Amino acid sequence: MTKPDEITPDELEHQIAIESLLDERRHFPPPAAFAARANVNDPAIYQRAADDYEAFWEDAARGLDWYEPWHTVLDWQLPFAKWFVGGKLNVSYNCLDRHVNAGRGDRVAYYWEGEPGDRRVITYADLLAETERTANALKELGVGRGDRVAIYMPMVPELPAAMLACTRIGAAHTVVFGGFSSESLADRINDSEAKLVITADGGYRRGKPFALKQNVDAAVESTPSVEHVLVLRRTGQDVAWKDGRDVWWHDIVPRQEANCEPERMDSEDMLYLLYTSGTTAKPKGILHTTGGYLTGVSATHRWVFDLKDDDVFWAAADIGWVTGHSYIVYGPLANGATGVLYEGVPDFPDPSRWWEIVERYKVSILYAAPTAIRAHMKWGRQHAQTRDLSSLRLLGSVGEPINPEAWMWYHEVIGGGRCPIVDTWWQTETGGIMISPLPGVTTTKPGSATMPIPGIFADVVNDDGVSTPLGEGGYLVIEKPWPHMLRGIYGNPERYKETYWSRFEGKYFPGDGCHRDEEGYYWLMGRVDDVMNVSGHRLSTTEIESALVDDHRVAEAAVVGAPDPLTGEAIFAFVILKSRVEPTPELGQELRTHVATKIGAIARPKTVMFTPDLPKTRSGKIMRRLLRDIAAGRPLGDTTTLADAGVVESIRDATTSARDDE
Ligand code: 7RM
Repeated sequence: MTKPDEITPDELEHQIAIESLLDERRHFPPPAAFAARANVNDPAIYQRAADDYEAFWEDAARGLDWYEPWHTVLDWQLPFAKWFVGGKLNVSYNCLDRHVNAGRGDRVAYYWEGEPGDRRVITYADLLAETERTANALKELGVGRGDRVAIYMPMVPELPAAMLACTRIGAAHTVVFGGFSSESLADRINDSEAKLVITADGGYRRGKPFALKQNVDAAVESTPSVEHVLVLRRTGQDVAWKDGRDVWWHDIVPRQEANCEPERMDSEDMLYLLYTSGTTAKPKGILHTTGGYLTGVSATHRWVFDLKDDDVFWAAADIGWVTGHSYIVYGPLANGATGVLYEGVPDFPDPSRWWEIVERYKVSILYAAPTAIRAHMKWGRQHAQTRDLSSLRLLGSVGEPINPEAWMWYHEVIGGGRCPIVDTWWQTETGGIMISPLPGVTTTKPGSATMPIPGIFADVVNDDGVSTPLGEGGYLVIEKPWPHMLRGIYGNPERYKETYWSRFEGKYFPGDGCHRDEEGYYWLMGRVDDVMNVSGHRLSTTEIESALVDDHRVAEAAVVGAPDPLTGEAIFAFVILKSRVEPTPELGQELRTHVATKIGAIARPKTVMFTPDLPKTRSGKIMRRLLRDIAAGRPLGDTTTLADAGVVESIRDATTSARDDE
């Protein structure tokens, strides 16, 4: 099954100089005072979960309000899971009504801050009313139970309200990150057959308005399923308008009644689709359902982030990614938490913006990506040190491996040396946190996500699926189903089986390499497949290659991730031009822009290198391993299977390239 150009765990260990990580001998036990009042401080929880994991998760599910109880905890027909079978519940009810009904309607759900500096405080009562009005507006637009709604919005409070409105009426949402192009949006709308698109005129980024409606207009040219476009006014920029199809949010939502009976959904009804990059050119619609997902994200949010009543929780992510779904919207709201929602970039108008937000709202738990932490390191500690960060008591990391240097900076400069750090490994597919410290129990080591949380059972295996001894590397696998796991790839059960369940029999294969040290700590080492991780965002090499060959001057393209000190990986594209096309730096820039236009700015290659040829095996497979060496400027590994040994030299001699010199 191993693809010839797949990264082996061995190669990975070298690539990211894991030796230095594993020399990491610093240990950080939970501070005694923190442990004393932590939600979880008894390590016996691991054994209790292992003794009967169904009973363990069943206990967690009891933390939600159900209209009807389940009759079966788990129905496991490998690889298809159903959790809390027969149970009926509504997600928006659990996230809103039950808190308001308990007299907590005045509690703040979100402190919202727009990038230009506008601010709103949204209570649970406010969010419930907005959700109910929006839900009624969706019904008026013909959306009902079982339909799909695409959401393409900036980070404004109406975004969670729109998601919750979908859940209220039993429609599934698919949120598309605002940085994706109209073509990417159209693909997602078509795959999900969404009836409605909810968008805004635009949003703000780096002090300037950007357009969203314009991209929707282009997308819906080729999406026959779309009946209406619901448009929130955010920036006030001019928009084109199609009468009958387009509807202003302010014309339809405010006039609705703030009263909409929640649909009683089945535990296994679809909650949402979220598209993510895999190893092919076509993103996969990851399917999450209702009862298990909400159980998993709310429980992990309480255990891993040690959520208390007086906490202010800030996941500094975009709702367009799974981190935002699970830990800005569903987990925190199900727990009645107070959160922060920030629209813009971390360095607008200057790099102290985040720390100003922490100070203003007295943020006590901050959850961020290593790439952001490294950017702050680069901008300098003075921006944080001039702010009062004493409200912080716990820090989190997500999206990519965190290097020990960034971990230590986060710990000392941001956490003042007193805050535990939870490095949380998980994926769009896993729905919620899987491998992470419990901050009141686990001794942490900088750079390690430590251990699977209670109720999650993982292993590290070799090529034959055999568990590797401690002190060795291999492939991460998950051994048992869990409530917040994906239920499939939308419309493609075969691809679901093939991608996640065929590599190692009976086990879930996430696509990550992992080293387990002598103490059993997990050190996640990056993807072993054709997926790159750029600034914590997942991108498919194949998807970018197909965007490149879409240009009529390109004959062939191969894309690899090159190590990058800031973004983790950077996109490096090798391009073979058609004969008689001149390789010029200008063409390189055009191709970089072409990819950004086709997929989205996050997919813009950092480097385009023109080459006369690509290294291939005798069977014609591109040897990405060698390309990765070239991109990283490393000495070449084994070249014995190369069909033409001269190729590599000719690539190295190719000097024409275009790069981003920011
Ligand atoms: C939450 C999210 C998933 C991929 C995953 C890993 C990498 C995420 C960590 C990590 C090392 C971590 N979802 N990854 N968290 N690697 N340590 N704490 O990021 O679907 O967008 O990406 O991200 O490779 O497979 S995702």
